[in-house]
Amino acid sequence: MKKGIIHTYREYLPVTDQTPVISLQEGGTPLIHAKNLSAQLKSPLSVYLKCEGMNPSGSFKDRGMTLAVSKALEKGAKAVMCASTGNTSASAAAYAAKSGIKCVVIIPEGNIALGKLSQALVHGAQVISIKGNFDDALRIAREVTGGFPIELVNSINPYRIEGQKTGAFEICDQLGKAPDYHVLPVGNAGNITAYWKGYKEYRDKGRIKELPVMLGFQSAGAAPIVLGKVVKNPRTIATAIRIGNPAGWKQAEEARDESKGLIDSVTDDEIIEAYKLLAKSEGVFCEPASAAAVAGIIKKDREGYFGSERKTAVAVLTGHGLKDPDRAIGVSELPVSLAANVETIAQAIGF
Ligand code: AN7
Repeated sequence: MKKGIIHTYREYLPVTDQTPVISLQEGGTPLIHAKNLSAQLKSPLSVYLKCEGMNPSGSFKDRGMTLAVSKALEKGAKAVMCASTGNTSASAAAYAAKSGIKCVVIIPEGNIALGKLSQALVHGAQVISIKGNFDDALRIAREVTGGFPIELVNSINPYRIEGQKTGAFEICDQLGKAPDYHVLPVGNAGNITAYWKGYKEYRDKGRIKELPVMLGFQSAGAAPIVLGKVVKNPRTIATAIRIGNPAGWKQAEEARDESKGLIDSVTDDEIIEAYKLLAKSEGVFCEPASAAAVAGIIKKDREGYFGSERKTAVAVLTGHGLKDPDRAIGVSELPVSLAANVETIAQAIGF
């Protein structure tokens, strides 16, 4: 039974009997073997999909938000605030609603997916759209929360990282070991930081023997870590990771270097190719940013990176496809409109 990450992994988390636990039963997400995708690769790589879109608000952010909001409440905060490309705001709004505190979200105007905006609104958050990008929004959120008793719940809040590291624990519990490769999209670089911390803690506690190699992927138009410099005007169809100056930059580089991994980029076309492949041949509908992880696996496989030994890779599908219905429709063939009679329909379906 799903009980929420604070309950399940309590001994690994900074909570006490005094912490009011605000949970929507996040975590416990499926780890699905991607048989058809794996069969298409040159290397004998077995790919698993960690379906984080199955969390209560439809993304991995819930793992960190349950802890960040619980700790904010314990501290007596009256409000939480975040800057967001969408998913953090959806998650913060849901957990704030459950806990009864105010939630303010700052989003980049015109660049957040419809599903995510609808979530923040329906949960009753105060949504402020700014004329600027995510990096501008985060700068403002940091400044405002610095001056008032409002808790910042972006991933620079250490409790977000603590909660999100449970994703690594779960993968190890599900596989019985760490995967050889851990693959994920990188935006503000909180999640790669969290996963690496989680794997190291599980190793230190003797729960796993080996650590994975961390492979992070940014969008080519928003790839500051790959380029080694801030991207002033990040551009990508994967709006979740449209970030030009990640707050977790240094920690992401540490995860990459300590694990002997890499952070590379994938183009929007490669992202859409992976997005459609997951939907059409695995039955898994994720959002475009999540597909960047799988696009990265396909790219590295074509380059021969994975070699000829049997290995396992886990790709974190960070958000649900329904978050961004416009993109799904945009890349698909639209329904045909026909007369309501049996012959016409039979003819259309080829009988
Ligand atoms: C689906 O919601 O930054 O590297 O403000 O929504 O930890 O930032 C979202 C990021 C990957 C990147 N996949 O994770 C936000 C936000 C999805 C995301 C990322 C995000 P980080």
